[in-house]
Amino acid sequence: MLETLTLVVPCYNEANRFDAGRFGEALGRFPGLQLLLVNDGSSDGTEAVISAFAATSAGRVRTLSLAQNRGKAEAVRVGMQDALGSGAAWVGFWDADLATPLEALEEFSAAAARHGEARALIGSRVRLLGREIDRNPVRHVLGRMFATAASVTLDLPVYDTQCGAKIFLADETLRSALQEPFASRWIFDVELLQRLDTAWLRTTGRRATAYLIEVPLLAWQDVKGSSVRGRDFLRAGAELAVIRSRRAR
Ligand SMILES: Nc1nc2c(ncn2[C@@H]2O[C@H](COP(=O)(O)OP(=O)(O)O)[C@@H](O)[C@H]2O)c(=O)[nH]1
Ligand SMILES: [Mg+2]
Repeated sequence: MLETLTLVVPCYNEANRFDAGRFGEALGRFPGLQLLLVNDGSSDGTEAVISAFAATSAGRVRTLSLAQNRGKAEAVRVGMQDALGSGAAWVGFWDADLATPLEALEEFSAAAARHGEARALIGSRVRLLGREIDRNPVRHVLGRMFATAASVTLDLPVYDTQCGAKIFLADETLRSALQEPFASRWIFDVELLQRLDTAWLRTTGRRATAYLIEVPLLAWQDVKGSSVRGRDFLRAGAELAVIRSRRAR
């Protein structure tokens, strides 16, 4: 169960997309939830928007401001390090556009309760009938290709490494996995999972298959205004190769 959880929300030029109403609703629904909104050197009105929201939250929403744009990976890493000091039992990150609705925390919580040994819970966009996984078809196909390559790279039967909703047990292993900056800008998720896999194997003798739980989402939506472009897909492939070569060493 996720009794206490601090979610890091990386925000880069999110003034138009940030929906304070939906975040506020989640705070009402999940009493143990806190938010850390990281403004990643935005050049729009993000700072004002998130500060105004934090001011209404009775201390449950904090903001962190990076002077310059450092990229999602670094904004999440710095935010998660900060969140580890919040005292919450779990810390995670969640995309600001709420492509994964925060209602999914119910599923995350149920998964944690079902798997007593879970140390990481990651959202998984499995397109099944009866669920609302609303993904642009091109991105779906490219995403499935990438996910397969990522699974091979990690040597882990993971279905979806790239969903922007992930939650981790706030422990020393996570702290150490966040120590070094990530080499990749967009696929730091893969790097983080690899670091955790290696650390779990070293400290417990068991791999991520024992601790990592994928949570199939009931709903997920491609939200307009994404800053990911076609060339990022190519770059992600190159970054996978780097991660792969590191594993071989
Ligand atoms: N920190 C940071 N976050 C970013 C950057 N670009 C996007 N994000 C954040 O990363 C999350 C996902 O971004 P989005 O553009 O929706 O990407 P997509 O959903 O993967 O297409 C959002 O919370 C963004 O605010 C960036 O350069 N820096
Ligand atoms: Mg998005």
